Amino acid sequence: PTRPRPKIILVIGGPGSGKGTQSLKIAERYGFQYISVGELLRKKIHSTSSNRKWSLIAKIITNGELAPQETTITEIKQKLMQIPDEEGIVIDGFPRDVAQALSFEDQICTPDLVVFLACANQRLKERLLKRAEQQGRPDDNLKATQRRLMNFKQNAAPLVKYFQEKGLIMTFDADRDEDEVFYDISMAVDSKLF
Ligand code: UP5
Ligand code: MG
Repeated sequence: PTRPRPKIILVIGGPGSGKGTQSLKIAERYGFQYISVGELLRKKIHSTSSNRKWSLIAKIITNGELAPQETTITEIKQKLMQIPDEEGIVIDGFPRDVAQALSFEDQICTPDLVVFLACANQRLKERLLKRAEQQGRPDDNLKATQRRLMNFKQNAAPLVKYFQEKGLIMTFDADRDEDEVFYDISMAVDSKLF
């Protein structure tokens, strides 16, 4: 591990489960730094024009597939290097599968807590559709949304099991009002991290 940290929370869940929403609340309440891995990749794509590697990644993400693991981890590492050692961190949307979890542990550190936002498939679809009407990300089209949901379905169970066996994960019913969800998360963070 390059740099052990006092407090690091990973927030995982399906597309539209509220990872961004809840991660920002955690960051605000505990004064943690917030890293959205999806946002990190999207920003990189915008700032790197006409680069073969990143135009390929842009295509991958627009199709709702996962960016290459090593590229993603490199971006996370670079971001982490800009954050002072003593600050807590909440990472939104990573890891996506067991292989990514393993290499995060290998190359960065073991997280203190993994927050899993469990939400019914139908609800995820509804939320993404609604957001697509309001702002719309390149990957909020119907086909990509289906791919995102399918990838999540495929990878979630083994990933959750992996963190369960390590005693690191807590599951929250994300199919509720966002403040209710956050209330439970904050109780868990209070007792597990402080
Ligand atoms: N909303 C939120 N909570 C609600 C609640 N409790 N009740 C009612 N509405 C609620 O929320 C989604 C929408 O629902 C919002 O409109 C919100 O107001 C509402 P949000 O908080 O945005 O959910 P989130 O889980 O963050 O949804 P998001 O669409 O961002 O999830 P994705 O996992 O699809 O997106 P992400 O940015 O993490 O990744 C995008 C892509 O990047 C991936 O598909 C992949 O291609 C790539 N990627 C990688 O390859 N590797 C990575 O490690 C990470 C990303
Ligand atoms: Mg998000």
